[in-house]
Amino acid sequence: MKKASISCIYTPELIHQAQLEGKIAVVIDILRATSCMVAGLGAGVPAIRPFLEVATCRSFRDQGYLLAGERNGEKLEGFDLGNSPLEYESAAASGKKIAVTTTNGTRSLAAVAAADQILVGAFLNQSALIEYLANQSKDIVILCAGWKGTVNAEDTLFAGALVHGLQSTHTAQDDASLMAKLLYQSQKGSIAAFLSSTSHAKRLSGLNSDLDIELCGSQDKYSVVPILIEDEIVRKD
Ligand code: 3SL
Repeated sequence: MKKASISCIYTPELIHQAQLEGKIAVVIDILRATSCMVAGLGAGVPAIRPFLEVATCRSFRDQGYLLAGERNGEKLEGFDLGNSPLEYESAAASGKKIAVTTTNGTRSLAAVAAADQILVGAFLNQSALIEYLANQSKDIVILCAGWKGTVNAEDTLFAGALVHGLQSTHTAQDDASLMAKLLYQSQKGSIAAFLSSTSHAKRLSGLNSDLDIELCGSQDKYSVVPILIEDEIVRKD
């Protein structure tokens, strides 16, 4: 049987190069947006609603949502949560849905709107995501959130984890996937150290983010597969 394909786009600015119709899109923002979403849903948050604009996100407080988000890594004024996966885990106890806006992660979710299915990935749900994707026999486009249009290493690393984990069911379609796989294969024994060495980890260093970065590098803490359905990210059954 012919294998399905997997391809990788390194920033949302390059998404026009991908054909998304009929495919599964996997959005990755390891530091920290998609790690937050996986941690929140894994800990029991019922749903997460992503927004591009701060004002629209803020307006969802009236509908009972907790507000989460950042710009340039810093918590938004008046919001309940910043962009820390630890905060998302704690927020699960409230039983409330979360409305979120972030610099790159929520933009990336919007950029793949034309895909058949939109999934959220992080090291925190690596094996569950790979198992789900391996069973779908559908072409996959991975979108890395990057940082303001530039490539970043931690998203590329996790893209490589997916390409590596799916090599028996999916053929790497482009050099971006191939390079990501090689990066993962060379660094898979030292993910935490690799994340700490990235430019975004340095950017976050004034924001007490060491524990966040440690959690974002933990593999398989959760077995959830987050999927975007009717404007909300929920756990796939
Ligand atoms: O850009 C984003 O979506 C965020 O994940 C960035 S930060 O880690 O909160 O700075």
